[in-house]
Amino acid sequence: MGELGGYQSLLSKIREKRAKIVILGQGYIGLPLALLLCRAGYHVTGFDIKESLIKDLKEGKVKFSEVGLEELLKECLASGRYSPEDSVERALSNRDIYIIAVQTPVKINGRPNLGYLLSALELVLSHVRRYAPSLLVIESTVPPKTMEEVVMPILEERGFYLGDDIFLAYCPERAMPGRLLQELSGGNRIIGVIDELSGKLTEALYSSFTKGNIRITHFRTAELVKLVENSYRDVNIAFANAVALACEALDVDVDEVRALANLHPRVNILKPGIGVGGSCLTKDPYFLLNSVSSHGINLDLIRVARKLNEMLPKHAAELIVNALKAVGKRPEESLVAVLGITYKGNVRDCRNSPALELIYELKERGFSVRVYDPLVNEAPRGVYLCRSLEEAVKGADCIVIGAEHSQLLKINLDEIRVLCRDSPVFFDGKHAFDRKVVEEAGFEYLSVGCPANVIEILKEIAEHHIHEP
Ligand code: SAJ
Repeated sequence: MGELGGYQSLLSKIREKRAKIVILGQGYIGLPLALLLCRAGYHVTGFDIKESLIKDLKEGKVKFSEVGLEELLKECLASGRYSPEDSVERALSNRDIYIIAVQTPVKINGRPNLGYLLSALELVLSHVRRYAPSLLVIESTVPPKTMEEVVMPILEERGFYLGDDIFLAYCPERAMPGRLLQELSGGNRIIGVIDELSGKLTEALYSSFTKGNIRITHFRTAELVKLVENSYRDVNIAFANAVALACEALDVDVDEVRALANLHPRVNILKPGIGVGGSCLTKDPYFLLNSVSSHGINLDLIRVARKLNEMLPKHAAELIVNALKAVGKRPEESLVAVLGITYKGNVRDCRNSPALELIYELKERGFSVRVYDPLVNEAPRGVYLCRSLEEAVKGADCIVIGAEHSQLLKINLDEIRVLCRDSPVFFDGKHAFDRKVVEEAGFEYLSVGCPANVIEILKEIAEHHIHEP
């Protein structure tokens, strides 16, 4: 196939919405992407190896909560242009565009696990048509040089000619869970390629559903950009957590420090809390660290930030132990009610949730723990999930806010206080509540960066200075 002939025919198919697309992986990114492409007018097959997930999708059900996603799924199924599929043959045969959106987790040693990506790639390559050009896009987050040193050699070994019978792009997802449809359809995209034509084809495809800007760059730059974005956020949250620890040591209220420092036009301190969860921020800094380690470069700033964020659940557990000790309660005799266990507010995703880590830490110290989360139906390992808020808080010595779901922010603190035991502690793991309101309801307020006795200490200091000659 002549280079430009293949390119032109594929470009026309993309522009005229005749290109047949398969997306491998129908999870957090693959599903919304498939639905947006379907809404843009394409025929899209959503392939996943999980039979139960495909069965649910065929019935119009989505396992995770995302604004508008289930409605869009139903709309796309009704259009007849979106087909969820678990049969490899039916999904991958006769496609023009293959998009891989499978997970790339981190191994225990911090190295990337590219196993899912490589299996998906293998499936694609054993189905790509030799007589017609195809476009292969990788959305899964990968470490720098993966496209050049892993994906391209595999393609070449199998006899494919890049930019001729196959076009290749890396287009990392950058959408935030909880705002997936909004960010995928409106956010800016970075496309990594090594040839111009692959870039143009991918741009034509993505501009069909995103209103954001599309910037084309080299593979390695795109790979690095994705990791840098999430490392930047992780380091910034770690900074907020470091400030909180300093506030604890100095008996100063971190919320006030944040609010006042953020009045400065060039300062924007994020929220401290019980740690950083989710599938992205907990792994991407490791991908970045790992990718430069053989170059003798030690990015300590990023490593220490990650470690600091990882130790926060343990620190939070210690704060709770000490606060209860102060009112004469030992862990073995105390009940903690954790409200919200997902990795952040308003999502159903519990992956790497710091709230779960905190629960495990509390149990290790001997506490009884009850859990309530209005967004979670299946109890994660080692967790007893209560059916109601009342069941969780009845007889509790400590209430922990583990995720700032809008539903939880509306809870009636007076009603909860009545159900708790005497001298209850309210640990706001997400700095989501107003300290005064919590205290007025009769709780001892506690959070990372807010020593329980800060107000008394400040009063004492003030009195001391006033009485000094
Ligand atoms: N968090 C804090 N304090 C804050 C903000 C967040 O402790 O001030 C915590 C959250 O509670 C959560 C964790 O950080 O546990 C991560 O939450 P997040 O909302 O910062 O980010 P994610 O993981 O949901 O999504 C990120 C996004 N990346 C950036 O904002 C740079 C998203 O755009 C990426 O697409 C996503 O990672 C990904 O898939 O890589």
